[in-house]
Amino acid sequence: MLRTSQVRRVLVAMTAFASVAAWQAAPAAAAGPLKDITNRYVGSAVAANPLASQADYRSVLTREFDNVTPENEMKWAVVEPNRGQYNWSGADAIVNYAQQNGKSVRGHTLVWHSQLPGWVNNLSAAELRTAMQRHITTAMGRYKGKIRAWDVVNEMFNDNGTRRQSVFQQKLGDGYVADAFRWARAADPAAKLYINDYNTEGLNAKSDALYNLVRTLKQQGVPIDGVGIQAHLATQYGFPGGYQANIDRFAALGLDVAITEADVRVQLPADAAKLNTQASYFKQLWDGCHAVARCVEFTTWGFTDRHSWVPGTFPGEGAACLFDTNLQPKPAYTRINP
Ligand code: G2I
Repeated sequence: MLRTSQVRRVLVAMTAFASVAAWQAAPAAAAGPLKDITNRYVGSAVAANPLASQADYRSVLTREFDNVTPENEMKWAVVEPNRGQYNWSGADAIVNYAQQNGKSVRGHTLVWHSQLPGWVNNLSAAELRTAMQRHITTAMGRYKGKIRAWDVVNEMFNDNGTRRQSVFQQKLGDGYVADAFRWARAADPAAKLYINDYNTEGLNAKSDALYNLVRTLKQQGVPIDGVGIQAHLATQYGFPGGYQANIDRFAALGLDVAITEADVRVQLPADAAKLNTQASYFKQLWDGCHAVARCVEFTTWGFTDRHSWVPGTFPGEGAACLFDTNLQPKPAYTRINP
Protein backbone atom coordinates (compact mmCIF):
# COMPACT_ATOMS: atom_id res chain seq x y z
CA MET A 1 0.00 0.00 0.00
CA LEU A 2 1.27 3.47 -0.82
CA ARG A 3 1.81 5.74 2.13
CA THR A 4 0.14 9.17 2.02
CA SER A 5 3.40 10.90 1.21
CA GLN A 6 3.98 8.51 -1.69
CA VAL A 7 0.49 9.14 -3.08
CA ARG A 8 1.12 12.87 -2.83
CA ARG A 9 4.42 12.42 -4.58
CA VAL A 10 2.90 10.45 -7.45
CA LEU A 11 0.22 13.12 -7.86
CA VAL A 12 2.82 15.88 -7.89
CA ALA A 13 4.84 13.97 -10.49
CA MET A 14 1.78 13.36 -12.66
CA THR A 15 0.77 17.00 -12.46
CA ALA A 16 4.28 18.13 -13.29
CA PHE A 17 4.43 15.74 -16.24
CA ALA A 18 1.06 16.89 -17.58
CA SER A 19 1.94 20.55 -17.36
CA VAL A 20 5.38 20.06 -18.89
CA ALA A 21 3.81 18.12 -21.75
CA ALA A 22 1.23 20.86 -22.32
CA TRP A 23 3.43 23.92 -21.95
CA GLN A 24 6.97 22.63 -22.45
CA ALA A 25 8.43 25.54 -20.50
CA ALA A 26 6.49 25.03 -17.25
CA PRO A 27 8.56 25.89 -14.19
CA ALA A 28 9.70 22.97 -12.06
CA ALA A 29 7.18 22.08 -9.39
CA ALA A 30 8.28 23.45 -6.05
CA ALA A 31 9.75 20.69 -3.93
CA GLY A 32 7.64 19.75 -0.95
CA PRO A 33 8.79 19.25 2.59
CA LEU A 34 11.26 16.41 3.17
CA LYS A 35 8.58 13.93 4.16
CA ASP A 36 6.89 14.41 0.80
CA ILE A 37 9.89 14.05 -1.46
CA THR A 38 10.89 10.60 -0.27
CA ASN A 39 9.21 7.24 0.11
CA ARG A 40 11.30 6.54 3.19
CA TYR A 41 10.37 7.54 6.69
CA VAL A 42 12.17 10.80 7.21
CA GLY A 43 12.56 11.83 10.79
CA SER A 44 14.26 13.82 13.46
CA ALA A 45 15.15 13.35 17.07
CA VAL A 46 12.88 15.57 19.13
CA ALA A 47 13.04 16.88 22.66
CA ALA A 48 9.86 17.21 24.69
CA ASN A 49 10.73 20.67 26.09
CA PRO A 50 10.97 22.67 22.87
CA LEU A 51 8.14 20.60 21.42
CA ALA A 52 5.93 21.92 24.21
CA SER A 53 7.24 25.46 24.44
CA GLN A 54 8.37 26.58 20.97
CA ALA A 55 5.65 26.90 18.35
CA ASP A 56 8.12 27.40 15.48
CA TYR A 57 10.11 24.28 16.45
CA ARG A 58 6.93 22.27 16.52
CA SER A 59 5.66 23.65 13.25
CA VAL A 60 8.85 22.96 11.25
CA LEU A 61 9.00 19.46 12.73
CA THR A 62 5.39 18.83 11.78
CA ARG A 63 5.85 20.25 8.28
CA GLU A 64 9.05 18.48 7.33
CA PHE A 65 9.14 15.06 9.00
CA ASP A 66 6.97 11.97 9.35
CA ASN A 67 9.03 10.15 11.98
CA VAL A 68 10.10 11.30 15.43
CA THR A 69 12.68 9.75 17.77
CA PRO A 70 12.64 10.90 21.40
CA GLU A 71 16.12 12.27 21.97
CA ASN A 72 16.32 11.35 25.67
CA GLU A 73 12.79 10.81 26.94
CA MET A 74 12.66 7.00 26.65
CA LYS A 75 16.10 6.27 28.07
CA TRP A 76 16.24 4.09 31.14
CA ALA A 77 17.69 6.78 33.44
CA VAL A 78 14.85 9.10 32.45
CA VAL A 79 11.93 6.67 32.70
CA GLU A 80 13.02 4.76 35.83
CA PRO A 81 15.51 6.90 37.76
CA ASN A 82 14.80 4.93 40.94
CA ARG A 83 13.93 1.26 40.87
CA GLY A 84 10.18 0.89 40.34
CA GLN A 85 9.55 4.67 40.12
CA TYR A 86 8.59 5.59 36.60
CA ASN A 87 8.36 8.90 34.79
CA TRP A 88 6.88 8.68 31.33
CA SER A 89 5.88 12.33 30.98
CA GLY A 90 8.32 13.30 28.23
CA ALA A 91 7.89 10.04 26.33
CA ASP A 92 4.10 10.27 26.58
CA ALA A 93 4.17 13.86 25.29
CA ILE A 94 6.17 12.85 22.21
CA VAL A 95 4.09 9.76 21.48
CA ASN A 96 0.88 11.79 21.89
CA TYR A 97 2.24 14.44 19.51
CA ALA A 98 3.03 11.67 17.02
CA GLN A 99 -0.40 10.11 17.31
CA GLN A 100 -2.15 13.45 16.90
CA ASN A 101 -0.05 14.43 13.91
CA GLY A 102 0.20 11.14 12.05
CA LYS A 103 3.91 10.64 12.71
CA SER A 104 5.67 7.34 13.11
CA VAL A 105 7.85 6.90 16.21
CA ARG A 106 11.27 5.32 16.56
CA GLY A 107 11.67 4.15 20.15
CA HIS A 108 15.10 4.97 21.56
CA THR A 109 16.59 3.06 23.31
CA LEU A 110 16.22 -0.02 25.54
CA VAL A 111 19.58 -1.64 26.28
CA TRP A 112 22.40 0.90 26.37
CA HIS A 113 25.43 1.39 28.62
CA SER A 114 24.85 5.16 28.83
CA GLN A 115 22.07 7.10 30.56
CA LEU A 116 21.54 4.09 32.76
CA PRO A 117 20.12 4.75 36.23
CA GLY A 118 22.73 4.12 38.93
CA TRP A 119 20.75 1.36 40.60
CA VAL A 120 21.11 -0.87 37.53
CA ASN A 121 24.86 -1.01 38.05
CA ASN A 122 24.46 -2.43 41.53
CA LEU A 123 22.35 -5.47 40.66
CA SER A 124 23.49 -9.08 40.73
CA ALA A 125 23.54 -10.92 37.39
CA ALA A 126 20.19 -12.57 38.08
CA GLU A 127 18.61 -9.29 39.15
CA LEU A 128 20.02 -7.47 36.15
CA ARG A 129 18.57 -10.06 33.79
CA THR A 130 15.14 -9.68 35.34
CA ALA A 131 15.41 -5.88 35.39
CA MET A 132 16.39 -5.80 31.72
CA GLN A 133 13.45 -7.99 30.76
CA ARG A 134 11.09 -5.89 32.85
CA HIS A 135 12.40 -2.66 31.38
CA ILE A 136 11.95 -3.90 27.80
CA THR A 137 8.52 -5.32 28.54
CA THR A 138 7.32 -2.23 30.40
CA ALA A 139 8.52 0.37 27.90
CA MET A 140 7.43 -1.54 24.81
CA GLY A 141 4.17 -2.61 26.43
CA ARG A 142 3.25 0.95 27.34
CA TYR A 143 3.48 2.07 23.71
CA LYS A 144 2.47 -1.17 22.04
CA GLY A 145 1.14 -0.48 18.55
CA LYS A 146 2.32 3.16 18.66
CA ILE A 147 6.00 2.65 17.95
CA ARG A 148 7.03 1.46 14.49
CA ALA A 149 10.62 0.57 15.32
CA TRP A 150 12.75 0.27 18.45
CA ASP A 151 16.48 0.60 18.98
CA VAL A 152 16.64 -2.49 21.19
CA VAL A 153 20.40 -2.70 21.67
CA ASN A 154 22.46 0.46 21.30
CA GLU A 155 26.22 0.97 20.91
CA MET A 156 27.36 -2.47 22.07
CA PHE A 157 30.68 -2.41 20.21
CA ASN A 158 33.95 -0.59 20.70
CA ASP A 159 35.44 1.06 17.64
CA ASN A 160 37.94 -1.79 17.23
CA GLY A 161 35.10 -4.29 16.88
CA THR A 162 35.36 -5.87 20.32
CA ARG A 163 32.32 -5.92 22.56
CA ARG A 164 31.94 -2.96 24.85
CA GLN A 165 32.35 -4.08 28.45
CA SER A 166 29.03 -2.68 29.58
CA VAL A 167 27.36 -3.88 32.72
CA PHE A 168 25.19 -6.11 30.51
CA GLN A 169 28.18 -7.69 28.79
CA GLN A 170 30.12 -8.11 32.01
CA LYS A 171 27.35 -9.63 34.09
CA LEU A 172 25.26 -11.46 31.50
CA GLY A 173 27.77 -12.40 28.82
CA ASP A 174 27.30 -12.46 25.04
CA GLY A 175 23.76 -13.87 25.26
CA TYR A 176 22.23 -10.64 26.55
CA VAL A 177 21.81 -9.39 22.99
CA ALA A 178 19.70 -12.34 21.80
CA ASP A 179 17.72 -12.27 25.06
CA ALA A 180 16.93 -8.58 24.58
CA PHE A 181 15.61 -9.15 21.06
CA ARG A 182 13.49 -12.13 22.12
CA TRP A 183 11.93 -10.20 25.00
CA ALA A 184 11.35 -7.25 22.70
CA ARG A 185 9.55 -9.37 20.10
CA ALA A 186 7.33 -10.81 22.81
CA ALA A 187 6.50 -7.34 24.16
CA ASP A 188 5.32 -5.85 20.86
CA PRO A 189 5.34 -8.35 17.98
CA ALA A 190 4.54 -5.66 15.38
CA ALA A 191 7.47 -3.37 16.18
CA LYS A 192 10.58 -3.56 14.01
CA LEU A 193 13.58 -4.41 16.19
CA TYR A 194 16.94 -2.79 15.53
CA ILE A 195 20.50 -2.87 16.69
CA ASN A 196 21.97 0.65 16.46
CA ASP A 197 25.50 2.05 16.54
CA TYR A 198 27.81 4.91 15.54
CA ASN A 199 31.03 4.84 13.51
CA THR A 200 29.43 2.02 11.55
CA GLU A 201 28.69 4.11 8.44
CA GLY A 202 31.62 2.89 6.38
CA LEU A 203 33.48 -0.38 6.07
CA ASN A 204 35.68 -0.76 9.15
CA ALA A 205 36.41 -3.04 12.09
CA LYS A 206 33.31 -1.92 13.97
CA SER A 207 30.88 -2.35 11.09
CA ASP A 208 32.50 -5.72 10.30
CA ALA A 209 31.85 -6.84 13.88
CA LEU A 210 28.27 -5.60 13.65
CA TYR A 211 27.83 -7.39 10.34
CA ASN A 212 29.17 -10.67 11.70
CA LEU A 213 26.97 -10.43 14.78
CA VAL A 214 23.70 -9.72 12.95
CA ARG A 215 24.44 -12.45 10.41
CA THR A 216 24.88 -14.91 13.26
CA LEU A 217 21.77 -13.68 15.05
CA LYS A 218 19.74 -14.14 11.86
CA GLN A 219 21.15 -17.65 11.40
CA GLN A 220 20.15 -18.47 14.97
CA GLY A 221 16.60 -17.25 14.42
CA VAL A 222 16.93 -14.32 16.82
CA PRO A 223 14.16 -11.82 16.01
CA ILE A 224 16.11 -8.86 14.64
CA ASP A 225 14.67 -6.78 11.81
CA GLY A 226 17.12 -4.02 11.15
CA VAL A 227 20.41 -2.25 11.57
CA GLY A 228 20.50 1.39 12.60
CA ILE A 229 23.43 3.41 11.34
CA GLN A 230 23.64 6.56 13.44
CA ALA A 231 25.72 8.72 11.08
CA HIS A 232 27.17 11.34 13.42
CA LEU A 233 29.69 12.79 10.99
CA ALA A 234 32.19 15.65 11.18
CA THR A 235 33.52 17.44 8.12
CA GLN A 236 37.11 17.44 9.37
CA TYR A 237 37.29 13.64 9.32
CA GLY A 238 36.17 13.05 5.74
CA PHE A 239 33.20 11.06 4.50
CA PRO A 240 33.28 7.42 5.62
CA GLY A 241 34.67 5.08 2.98
CA GLY A 242 32.46 2.23 1.79
CA TYR A 243 29.19 3.73 3.05
CA GLN A 244 27.17 2.45 0.12
CA ALA A 245 28.73 -1.02 0.16
CA ASN A 246 28.09 -1.22 3.89
CA ILE A 247 24.36 -0.50 3.54
CA ASP A 248 24.26 -3.00 0.69
CA ARG A 249 25.76 -5.79 2.76
CA PHE A 250 23.32 -5.38 5.64
CA ALA A 251 20.38 -5.27 3.23
CA ALA A 252 21.69 -8.42 1.54
CA LEU A 253 21.28 -10.25 4.86
CA GLY A 254 17.55 -9.59 4.61
CA LEU A 255 17.60 -6.79 7.18
CA ASP A 256 16.16 -3.31 7.01
CA VAL A 257 18.60 -0.45 7.36
CA ALA A 258 17.82 2.93 8.91
CA ILE A 259 19.95 6.04 9.12
CA THR A 260 18.96 6.87 12.67
CA GLU A 261 20.87 9.91 13.97
CA ALA A 262 22.36 11.81 11.04
CA ASP A 263 24.15 15.06 11.69
CA VAL A 264 27.30 16.61 10.28
CA ARG A 265 29.16 18.91 12.62
CA VAL A 266 31.69 21.51 11.54
CA GLN A 267 34.44 23.34 13.37
CA LEU A 268 33.10 26.72 14.47
CA PRO A 269 32.76 29.32 13.22
CA ALA A 270 30.89 27.84 10.30
CA ASP A 271 31.45 29.48 6.92
CA ALA A 272 30.15 28.95 3.40
CA ALA A 273 32.85 26.42 2.49
CA LYS A 274 32.24 24.30 5.59
CA LEU A 275 28.47 24.39 5.09
CA ASN A 276 29.01 23.36 1.50
CA THR A 277 31.08 20.35 2.59
CA GLN A 278 28.40 19.58 5.15
CA ALA A 279 25.79 19.72 2.42
CA SER A 280 27.71 17.24 0.31
CA TYR A 281 27.98 14.84 3.29
CA PHE A 282 24.25 15.03 3.99
CA LYS A 283 23.56 14.48 0.30
CA GLN A 284 25.82 11.40 0.21
CA LEU A 285 24.13 10.02 3.32
CA TRP A 286 20.71 10.64 1.80
CA ASP A 287 21.55 9.22 -1.63
CA GLY A 288 23.22 6.12 -0.23
CA CYS A 289 20.08 5.27 1.71
CA HIS A 290 17.85 6.00 -1.26
CA ALA A 291 19.91 3.71 -3.49
CA VAL A 292 18.91 0.66 -1.43
CA ALA A 293 15.30 -0.49 -1.21
CA ARG A 294 15.82 -1.92 2.28
CA CYS A 295 17.04 1.42 3.63
CA VAL A 296 13.65 2.43 4.94
CA GLU A 297 14.30 5.47 7.13
CA PHE A 298 16.43 8.60 7.19
CA THR A 299 16.36 10.33 10.58
CA THR A 300 18.49 13.26 11.70
CA TRP A 301 19.61 13.86 15.30
CA GLY A 302 17.73 17.08 15.74
CA PHE A 303 16.76 19.35 12.87
CA THR A 304 17.79 22.80 14.09
CA ASP A 305 21.12 24.19 15.29
CA ARG A 306 19.04 25.84 18.03
CA HIS A 307 18.79 22.47 19.72
CA SER A 308 21.63 20.02 19.15
CA TRP A 309 23.74 17.83 21.40
CA VAL A 310 26.94 18.69 19.50
CA PRO A 311 28.25 21.93 21.08
CA GLY A 312 27.84 20.50 24.57
CA THR A 313 29.80 17.36 23.72
CA PHE A 314 32.37 18.72 21.25
CA PRO A 315 33.30 22.25 22.37
CA GLY A 316 34.18 24.37 19.33
CA GLU A 317 32.07 22.28 16.99
CA GLY A 318 28.43 22.60 16.00
CA ALA A 319 26.07 23.82 13.27
CA ALA A 320 25.38 20.14 12.57
CA CYS A 321 21.72 20.23 11.51
CA LEU A 322 19.68 20.88 8.36
CA PHE A 323 18.10 24.10 9.71
CA ASP A 324 19.85 27.02 11.38
CA THR A 325 19.00 28.49 14.78
CA ASN A 326 16.23 30.58 13.17
CA LEU A 327 14.78 27.46 11.55
CA GLN A 328 15.86 28.57 8.09
CA PRO A 329 16.99 25.77 5.76
CA LYS A 330 20.75 25.53 5.32
CA PRO A 331 22.62 24.51 2.16
CA ALA A 332 22.47 20.88 3.33
CA TYR A 333 18.67 21.01 3.29
CA THR A 334 18.59 22.55 -0.16
CA ARG A 335 21.06 19.99 -1.48
CA ILE A 336 18.77 17.16 -0.39
CA ASN A 337 15.58 18.94 -1.38
CA PRO A 338 16.43 21.39 -4.19
O1 G2I B 1 25.48 11.40 21.90
C1 G2I B 1 24.69 11.55 20.77
C2 G2I B 1 23.78 10.36 20.58
C3 G2I B 1 24.59 9.10 20.27
N1 G2I B 1 23.72 7.97 20.03
C4 G2I B 1 22.72 7.69 21.06
C5 G2I B 1 21.93 8.93 21.41
O2 G2I B 1 21.02 8.68 22.44
C6 G2I B 1 22.86 10.07 21.77
O3 G2I B 1 22.02 11.19 22.11
C7 G2I B 1 22.52 12.05 23.10
C8 G2I B 1 21.52 13.20 23.30
O4 G2I B 1 21.40 13.91 22.10
C9 G2I B 1 22.01 14.11 24.41
O5 G2I B 1 21.01 15.08 24.71
O6 G2I B 1 22.72 11.36 24.29
C10 G2I B 1 23.32 12.17 25.29
C11 G2I B 1 23.67 11.34 26.50
O7 G2I B 1 24.58 10.35 26.18
C12 G2I B 1 22.36 13.31 25.65
O8 G2I B 1 22.98 14.17 26.57
C13 G2I B 1 22.37 14.30 27.80
C14 G2I B 1 23.33 14.99 28.73
O9 G2I B 1 24.49 14.15 28.86
C15 G2I B 1 22.70 15.18 30.05
O10 G2I B 1 23.59 15.90 30.88
C16 G2I B 1 21.38 15.91 29.91
O11 G2I B 1 20.71 15.99 31.14
O12 G2I B 1 21.18 15.07 27.68
C17 G2I B 1 20.50 15.17 28.91
C18 G2I B 1 19.15 15.87 28.66
O13 G2I B 1 19.34 17.12 28.08
